[in-house]
Amino acid sequence: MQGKIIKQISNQYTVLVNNEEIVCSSRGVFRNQNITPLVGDNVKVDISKKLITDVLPRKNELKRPVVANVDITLIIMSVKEPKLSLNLLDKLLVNVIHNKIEPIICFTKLDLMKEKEIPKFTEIKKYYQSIGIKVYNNQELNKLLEVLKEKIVVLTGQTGAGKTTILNKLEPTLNLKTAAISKSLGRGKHTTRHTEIHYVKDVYFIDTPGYSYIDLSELTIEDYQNAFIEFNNYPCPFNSCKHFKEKDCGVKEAVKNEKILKSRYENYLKFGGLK
Ligand SMILES: Nc1nc2c(ncn2[C@@H]2O[C@H](COP(=O)(O)OP(=O)(O)O)[C@@H](O)[C@H]2O)c(=O)[nH]1
Ligand SMILES: [Mg+2]
Ligand SMILES: [Zn+2]
Repeated sequence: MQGKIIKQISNQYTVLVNNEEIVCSSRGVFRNQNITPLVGDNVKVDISKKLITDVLPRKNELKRPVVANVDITLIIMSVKEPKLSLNLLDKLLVNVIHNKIEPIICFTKLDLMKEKEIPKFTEIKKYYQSIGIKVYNNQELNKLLEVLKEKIVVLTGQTGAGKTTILNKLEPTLNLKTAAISKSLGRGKHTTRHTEIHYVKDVYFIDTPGYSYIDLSELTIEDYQNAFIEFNNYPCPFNSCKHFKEKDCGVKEAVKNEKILKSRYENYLKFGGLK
């Protein structure tokens, strides 16, 4: 029988097989072969022995959180409380794109926006869509669910952005703790250390306590250029153009003509250590 590991506590793996949760241990031989089954792994199980007998090939392996076969990182971004940070959004996008995982953005707390703030937000939302990223908000979860169907989806974004609230809304019986409650209990007290998949509405969701620490220190300037995906649409005369002080730079021209969002360009310079 084949299934997917949705939870691990030391050597106890919860495997979802035909919609049924079976707690299994892993075969001792794995340790010798240096294979550690991970949450997200597709595995073969011996049901009668409650044993994982095989780990199927992985398409990827995320370090934070530790999970295999991630399809999508859902970036949850509040427009208020905490206020929208395009710096953080671009940083998360770079991180996800660099890891070759598809990013999808979901904005939250649109209800807290003042009327006069809406046009600016709409412009930003449209820009990210225009460069090929799927963008939703948490009032259109049904549309979002359609694109997430049967995928392993990691939720990321600032603490308090509304990640856990989305899961609770999709499946109220989960009854997961939200930020408002954790604040009163003191920070970090019940931050879950183990990774767990919530299979909700045909989606394998992984909640995370926050965006934690994003390490971009290994990225080269070329990595940034590739991660700012829209820059490739604006050729420069020099192949090695850093889009900084060079003349006739297509990217700088596009920024000037408002084809590239100014904040995107500024963030590129900042992340790349050029400015
Ligand atoms: N006004 C408003 N509040 C929200 C929305 N989404 C979440 N919240 C609130 O924001 C707080 C933090 O939510 P939570 O899901 O714990 O954020 P997380 O840290 O990203 O998991 C909670 O008090 C939620 O009730 C929203 O769309 N609008
Ligand atoms: Mg949360
Ligand atoms: Zn250039």
